[in-house]
Amino acid sequence: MSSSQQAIAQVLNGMASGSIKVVDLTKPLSEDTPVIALPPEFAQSPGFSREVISKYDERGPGWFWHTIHVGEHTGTHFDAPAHWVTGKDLPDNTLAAIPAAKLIGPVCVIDATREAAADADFLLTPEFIENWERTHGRIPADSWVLMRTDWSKLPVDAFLNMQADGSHCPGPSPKCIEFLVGRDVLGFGAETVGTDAGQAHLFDPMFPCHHLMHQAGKFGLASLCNLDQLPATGAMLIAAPMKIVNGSGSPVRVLAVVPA
Ligand code: 23J
Ligand code: MN
Repeated sequence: MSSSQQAIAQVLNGMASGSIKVVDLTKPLSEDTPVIALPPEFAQSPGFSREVISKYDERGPGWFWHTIHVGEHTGTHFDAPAHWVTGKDLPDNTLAAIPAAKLIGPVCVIDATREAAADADFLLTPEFIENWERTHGRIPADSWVLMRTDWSKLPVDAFLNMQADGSHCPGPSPKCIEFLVGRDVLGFGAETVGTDAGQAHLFDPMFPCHHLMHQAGKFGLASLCNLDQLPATGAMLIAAPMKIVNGSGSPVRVLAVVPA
């Protein structure tokens, strides 16, 4: 065997023996999946719905299938650079054009659980990440950076945390995203309904994670879960959205390959 064959065999043997685990970072997708509510002057995304085509009945005696309807940005989902006006003219900026090698990469998990529990509007900063790097090393280029908040464990009302002045959820500050673009990451992922903080419509620029990440050709992952099962470094993330031609995003199955 070549050494690269051995490398893959080692991963597969590790999975078979249990020394390497696969952690599912995906929330179930259903009619109950919450969608982001934008300020009322903007168009809103529908959630998930479906109808039966046939169910072992006269419409199809031996088979069961649905037609599904879903906003591209529903539930655990992938944001492509073309989702934002700042990324609209970049090459390979839509789902079907993204090179497959960019859908697999190392993952860094920044734990802000304590801070988010104390302050629903907590913002991740460059200083917070530099502090993380002092313990875990420099964030490598082409890696996913995930913000752990345990927000995925909240019931839906607290998860969206909608108040009179809009949603209050943690997220990255504009400077934090500038910093991560400087690290040349693959993208930024969050446990919240979108990658930006709940009050990010008030930031400069508006929705900085979308504005600055997508401007730099980088991706987003929203509504992730099970980040508490990931090490800070050393895992591999697989996030392969649907191959929709001209797609701005899609629901996605996100898997982490984790040394036990
Ligand atoms: C459109 C406008 C603002 C935001 C979003 C979409 C998302 O969060 C999304 O799912 O991409 S903040
Ligand atoms: Mn999105």
